[in-house]
Amino acid sequence: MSKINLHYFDIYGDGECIRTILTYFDIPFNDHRISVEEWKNLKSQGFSEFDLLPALDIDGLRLVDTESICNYIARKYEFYPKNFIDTYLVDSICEYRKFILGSFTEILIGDDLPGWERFIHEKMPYFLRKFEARLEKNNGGFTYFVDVSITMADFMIFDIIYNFCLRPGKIEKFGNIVDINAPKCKTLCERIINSSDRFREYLKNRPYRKF
Ligand SMILES: N[C@@H](CCC(=O)N[C@@H](CS)C(=O)NCC(=O)O)C(=O)O
Repeated sequence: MSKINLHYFDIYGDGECIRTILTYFDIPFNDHRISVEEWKNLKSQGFSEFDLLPALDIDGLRLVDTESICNYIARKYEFYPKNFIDTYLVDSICEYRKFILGSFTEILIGDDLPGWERFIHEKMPYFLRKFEARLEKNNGGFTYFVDVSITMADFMIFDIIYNFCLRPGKIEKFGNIVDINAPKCKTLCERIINSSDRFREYLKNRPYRKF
């Protein structure tokens, strides 16, 4: 098996859902964290096809674009749905998450922590209620987003809810927003953490980052 190498900045950001999926499934990878200085140099050398990170080296390829990378991993390791209705259910959740992150990019670029907090207080309740409603449509919200096993949709929602609102350092301020608007999504996040020892340990030990 070729060595898997994830190239991303030393933040959670777009790279963290890739780290999550690889860690959850115990797929060994090298977590190459790139400084802004190093990136300038790599970018000028055409390191990544679209001059953006994350990039993932796998199967002799260098993949780009977060969601396409996650989809590649999902298909390769067989947690991508097999029928087109379930595929739609996964894809629509992933697209919606991307839309939400898009409204957030300026905050990240500006390293704007107060802006982040305003976003969570003012905008997240609405988005959380949408996630909750979709989750409840499948088995009453007591399993996963699609059918009865974990898919990309669960990882993407985990990424946005846990990393934005529920991880240590965020839960103290934003936990109640999730409790009020998306209690079943919160339970889903706990289910995901508790279903992989390796992932649970990873979350305990990973370095704290603002974003
Ligand atoms: N659609 C791309 C967007 C990636 C993106 O915006 N990457 C940012 C960091 S999160 C980046 O590489 N910025 C560095 C630059 O523009 O030079 C993806 O999902 O991978």
